[in-house]
Amino acid sequence: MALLNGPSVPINGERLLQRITELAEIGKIEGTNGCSRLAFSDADREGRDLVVTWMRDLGLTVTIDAVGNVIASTHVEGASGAVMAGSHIDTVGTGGRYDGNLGVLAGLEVIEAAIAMGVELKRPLAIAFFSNEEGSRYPPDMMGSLAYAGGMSVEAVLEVEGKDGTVVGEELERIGYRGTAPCPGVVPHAFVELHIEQGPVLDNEDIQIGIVEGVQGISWTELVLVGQSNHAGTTPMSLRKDPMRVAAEVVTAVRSIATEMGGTQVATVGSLHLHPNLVNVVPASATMTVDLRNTDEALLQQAEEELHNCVAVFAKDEGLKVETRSLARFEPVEFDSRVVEQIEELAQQTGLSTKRMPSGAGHDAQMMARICPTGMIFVPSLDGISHNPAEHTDERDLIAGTQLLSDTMLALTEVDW
Ligand code: HGY
Ligand code: MN
Ligand code: MN
Repeated sequence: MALLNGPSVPINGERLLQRITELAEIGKIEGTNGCSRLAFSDADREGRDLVVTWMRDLGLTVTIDAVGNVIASTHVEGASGAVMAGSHIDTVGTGGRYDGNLGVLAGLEVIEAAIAMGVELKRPLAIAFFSNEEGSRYPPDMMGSLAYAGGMSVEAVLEVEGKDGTVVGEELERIGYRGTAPCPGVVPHAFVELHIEQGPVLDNEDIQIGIVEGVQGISWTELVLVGQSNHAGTTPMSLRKDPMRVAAEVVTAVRSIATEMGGTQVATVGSLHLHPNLVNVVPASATMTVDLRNTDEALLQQAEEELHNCVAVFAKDEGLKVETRSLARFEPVEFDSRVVEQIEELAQQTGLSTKRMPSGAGHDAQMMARICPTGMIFVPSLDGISHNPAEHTDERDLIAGTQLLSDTMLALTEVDW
């Protein structure tokens, strides 16, 4: 594809930073810069309402689909197939203010600057925030964009039950975001997501822009280890069926799988709940989650197999029953080289330092890549910290990333695939 320069429209950095600050006040974690807006919570609704108000104030056409995805777009007479930016505004429980929010507010800024300049484009521009990207209250992650791309039915989304016993469909209804727009959604001409890296690479190497080539595969498994609740004082060790013992062995094994495989393999036990969780009771059950990721599908399957084999051995030795449930499973994704090159070319023309890299984190872009040419832009995360209220990205990087998103989106309005 001939690399193109679209019209260049300067974004308003102050307005962008102001909106990031304002949105971060919703669900603010006191004493930190972080926020907590779990999917479909009251805080999520408040954040949604604020961003939708900004979208409507711009005169954009705003649609809400059956799983709560919100798409706002401009109109170009006789043209279809918008160039879309997007990300998410839900956060993990101990989230930062940039994860997801930057991509949504940057896309909004790109559109506002283009409207203010009165620039004539061949294609509409759109900005989306997708429901429940984090997946930490209702698995899987990237739930909204997965449904938008046709990877999960609306019915299946609406019946997902959360860890807190609530159900997606009812929560969507309650917060007023169970929309009527069709899902799967309208296929855009192209999709670009600006996101913080959430890892240490760009910061360590003092590079301004990550040119994201793809997203690694993700495997989330829930294990329920069922033993026998018993008295901590009277039960001989030889007679115990102790799920906590096996959970501890699984945690150690998960770490060894990643360290022994090396490469891009990572493994995390992020949650562990004991029942009844009392000091003088041998637990009845342990419920834990295992997050495995790798850029290579075959190696990810190997890690999964090793996990399941060791759980079976440990559980048998302790006489436990094991219930296994897959919470999310996505293969690695490669982005469209034409979009990747377009981003890289524009970044380098602007004099920004760049590095090609995979994404360790999951993103809505990995779902949109199923339906249209897609790419991602990373900006550095200070010390690689994310999913943590201390998450930080320098203002200059936020603004440079947003300007690059603008240049990329406008260039892609000129391209015919
Ligand atoms: O899990 C992830 O990588 C993303 O933050 N949802
Ligand atoms: Mn994110
Ligand atoms: Mn995240």
